Amino acid sequence: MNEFWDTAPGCFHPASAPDYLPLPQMRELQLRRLQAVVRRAYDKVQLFRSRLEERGLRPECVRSLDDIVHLPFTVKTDLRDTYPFGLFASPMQEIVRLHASSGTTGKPIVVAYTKDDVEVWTSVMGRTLAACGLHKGDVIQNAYGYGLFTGGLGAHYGAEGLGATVIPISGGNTDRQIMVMRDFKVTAICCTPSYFIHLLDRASDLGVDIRDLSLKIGVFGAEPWTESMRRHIQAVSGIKAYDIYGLSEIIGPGVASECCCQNGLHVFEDHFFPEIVDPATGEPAPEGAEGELVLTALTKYAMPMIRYRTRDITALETEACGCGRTVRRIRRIGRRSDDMFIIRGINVFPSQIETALLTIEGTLPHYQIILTRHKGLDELEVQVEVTPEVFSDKVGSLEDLNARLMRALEQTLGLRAMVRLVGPRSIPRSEGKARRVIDRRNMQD
Ligand code: DLL
Repeated sequence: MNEFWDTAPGCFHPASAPDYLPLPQMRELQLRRLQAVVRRAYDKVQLFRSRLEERGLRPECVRSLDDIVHLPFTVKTDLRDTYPFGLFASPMQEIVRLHASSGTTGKPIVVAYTKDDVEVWTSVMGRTLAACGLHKGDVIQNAYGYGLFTGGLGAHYGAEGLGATVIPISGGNTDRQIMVMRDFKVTAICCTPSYFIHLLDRASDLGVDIRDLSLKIGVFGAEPWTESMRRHIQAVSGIKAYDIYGLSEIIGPGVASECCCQNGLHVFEDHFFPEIVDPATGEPAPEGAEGELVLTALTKYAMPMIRYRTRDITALETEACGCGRTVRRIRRIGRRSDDMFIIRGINVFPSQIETALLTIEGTLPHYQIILTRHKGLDELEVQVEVTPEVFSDKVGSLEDLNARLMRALEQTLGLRAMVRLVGPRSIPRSEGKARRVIDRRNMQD
């Protein structure tokens, strides 16, 4: 077995053993944990208790995993309405950490951890990094933001738990990131995919070819990204780019991760129970169908989270994975049910635009979507950076590219969009999650 760990990085690591539990054992463990967390939430969280009572339910009603569908959902506004501490199930003396996520509007949401919760988080983040092929001996540059955002500390504890060397550099100061990456012989980086693309651009400005460094693996998440973006990253940097998923309400990063097969994200099911529901009705979706991911944190103590509506759209894959893990996978998350916008009666998701843009040669993976309203009519403009070669071309290839992009967008979206081609480095970069959509419709008539 030892030999196998050494020769198949990313396939098996002792820290990831629970990912290989035989299914009957896993389901039994999940049921026990579900019963315990429902009991705890009922006893300690007023909102959950009254919702169960309204339905005439008691914790004893959960007799099988299928009974989960009778339990009430928890939604983001529940966290806002009970701000800051209304959903906590532990007294403050037992809470060792608070994080908060600002979201896009209004009050932040606050999440809490006991010492045990931090241990679980460390373990699932260790399993995440192991699934991405990292081990003791790796030097991990952690460029997720440290602070109230869960990315920085989540990855940090996971990396230390695994016994790897962690560099807590946080996001930003890109020139220093590149220096550290080279001088400290970094083997893996954790950050948002959009920030890594920015880092690659900057490295190229500085004359540094990432392929000449020791960097082998990227652990990317916290925002949607597409296969074309992965192809771009892997081609330019020569690393393997993995997708990891999580959200503050459930624990932070560490809910699900890709493995060496890069074909869907394994959910750490002994701690997080996934369901897919129809986003419009909340009814369970048919097996394998796409819908909204609903998660139950089976072991979260400070802040139990039962049937949380993530608004992330995906599907559950049940067929076996080449890595041998038994835990189920979710398909890569391309969109959220709430990031859709409507233009002249047509539903548009930013991911559709990204896919249409990046398949066309000459574009760079930096774009912004600008929504405006003119004389009562909504307009969609897509600004996209093009390569220096295309941008400096004086022989009309810009016009040609513009026309091709407009056609591609029209075919994908079913509506005419304006395309504005801009030079490299024109679109603002972010150190964390990229801001793709700028909606100016309510600022104008
Ligand atoms: O973004 C936690 C995280 C940190 C995940 C670092 C991965 C890496 P929040 O700020 O609460 O937490 O945002 C959670 O981000 O509901 C998704 O909409 C989105 N998201 C996170 N990971 C992915 C991903 C962190 N891999 C929200 N693909 C989630 C697509 C993602 N969307």
